[in-house]
Amino acid sequence: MAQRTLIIIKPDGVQRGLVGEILGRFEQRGLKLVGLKLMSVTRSLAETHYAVHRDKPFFADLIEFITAAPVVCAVIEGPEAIAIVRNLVGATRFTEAEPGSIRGDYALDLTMNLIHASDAPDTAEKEVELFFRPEELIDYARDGDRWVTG
Ligand code: 3AN
Repeated sequence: MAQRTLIIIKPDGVQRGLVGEILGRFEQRGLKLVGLKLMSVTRSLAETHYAVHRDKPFFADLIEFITAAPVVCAVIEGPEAIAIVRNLVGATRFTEAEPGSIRGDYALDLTMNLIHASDAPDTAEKEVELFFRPEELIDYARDGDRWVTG
């Protein structure tokens, strides 16, 4: 089933010049970009996005980090996109992220782990709405998709 999911290339990914590399991995897999922007995350947006972690000891560091420099946000669409994107991203802990995943290839830190990706259908829906206005998401067809998804 086609799903949409949110990814955020975090400040470390933008600062390290890895935006093209990271977006390319989703494109190569056959997934489709339906929303894309460079933006600064405000403190209030960061606190809403990471609300589930409000009581965790690392919350302040997380907010500090995600608001420190611009991020690139994208909405990615495709069959089972939420799980596929999480697999491409790799495990939260860099010691457990498989080589070949984005974190497994580029991350050596728990906070600076390059990318956020929604983890379930309900969070994906909420996060897409939090970061994109409806008119910023574009429905379009790609001719080559019949050779990828049928
Ligand atoms: P993921 O980003 O893999 O979905 P979450 O949602 O559990 O992971 O955590 C959100 C972010 O919070 C992580 N990407 C990481 O930057 C940070 N984080 C998670 N757990 C810890 C921890 N124990 N110590 C420091 N930072 C953490």
